[in-house]
Amino acid sequence: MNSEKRCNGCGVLLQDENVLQEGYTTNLENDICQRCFRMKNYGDYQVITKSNDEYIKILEDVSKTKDLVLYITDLLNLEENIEEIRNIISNKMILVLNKKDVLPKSVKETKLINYLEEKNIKFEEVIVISVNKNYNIDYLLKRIKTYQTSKNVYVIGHTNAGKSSLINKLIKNYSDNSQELTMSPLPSTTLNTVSIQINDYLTLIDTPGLVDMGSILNRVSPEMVKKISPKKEIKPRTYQLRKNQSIIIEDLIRIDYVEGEKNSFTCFISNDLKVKRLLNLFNNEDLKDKNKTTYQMKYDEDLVINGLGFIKIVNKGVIDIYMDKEIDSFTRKSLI
Ligand SMILES: Nc1nc2c(ncn2[C@@H]2O[C@H](COP(=O)(O)OP(=O)(O)OP(=O)(O)O)[C@@H](O)[C@H]2O)c(=O)[nH]1
Ligand SMILES: [Mg+2]
Repeated sequence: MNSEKRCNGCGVLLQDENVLQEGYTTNLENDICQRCFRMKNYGDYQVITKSNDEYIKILEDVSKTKDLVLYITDLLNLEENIEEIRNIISNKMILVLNKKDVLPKSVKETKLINYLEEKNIKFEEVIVISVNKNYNIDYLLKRIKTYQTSKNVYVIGHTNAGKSSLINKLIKNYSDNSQELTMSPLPSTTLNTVSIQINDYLTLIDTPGLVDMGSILNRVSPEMVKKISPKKEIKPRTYQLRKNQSIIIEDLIRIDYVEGEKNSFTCFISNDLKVKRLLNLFNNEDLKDKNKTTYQMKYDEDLVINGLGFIKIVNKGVIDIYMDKEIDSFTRKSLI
């Protein structure tokens, strides 16, 4: 039977008929679906791939309201085109940069904020937080109160940015509500909008994330997703490379340094990922069957691999990178 009842964890409509379909539960009296139950209790993840059409529809609905929007993004995976979402909705918006805890402490917050302000995208404010470390959450709540236009505040952004985690933190810190949204290291955990009342003046609305098909997280096994997602502060790893030397990250990415002076490559990626350096790239063919992209790096730029992190390269030079063709990469002025 299909019910009108939605799962408290991910927003899907509950049903007790088809175990293979979204929203299945053995008993419609339950508050959450079986998938959420298994994620919460056993860390047993079941990946669902969402289409972005549904998501765009949700954003369009949000844009019909005049409500405040929190746009959550993962600091390690800042989108190349952060203005894309801004272009769909014109609501008042706070840009929230989450997961500050994974960046090395040496990274200055002002530098991150300046980097985004230079892009000249209209946000009421850019705020750096860490849900895991409970950092700046009080300040964020204050600013929500300043900018909110009604009780309702929407929480949007790409999958895995930490939207549901942030709402859970706000519930825990500031309300008696015992509802808990489902969170997981895999993309597309939240399946539909979920409203959570924090108090008489504030209701937060969680949304499914925008799926980034170019993210490495959509191209590797769940075990590798866990390895790629940093849990602790990243220890930057620096490699001094000369022309014709390489670095290889797990069996995922190969970066050949093919032209330029002696150079420094610093990896800002999860500490759990193995990095190997090749002293002579001609002696090793690993990953060379993958798709090749060539970049002319300018002075002090980052090579960003979507979903993985970035590599700061100090001097100008030419690099060839090899990885699955679906994974996006781009270069930017160094963030650090
Ligand atoms: N290191 C770190 N990890 C975080 C932080 N906030 C959330 N995460 C992790 O990020 C992953 C994704 O969190 P979710 O809250 O499920 O993200 P979401 O944006 O709701 O994702 P979807 O529902 O798939 O759109 C989980 O593994 C969280 O534990 C943070 O401040 N620091
Ligand atoms: Mg979520």
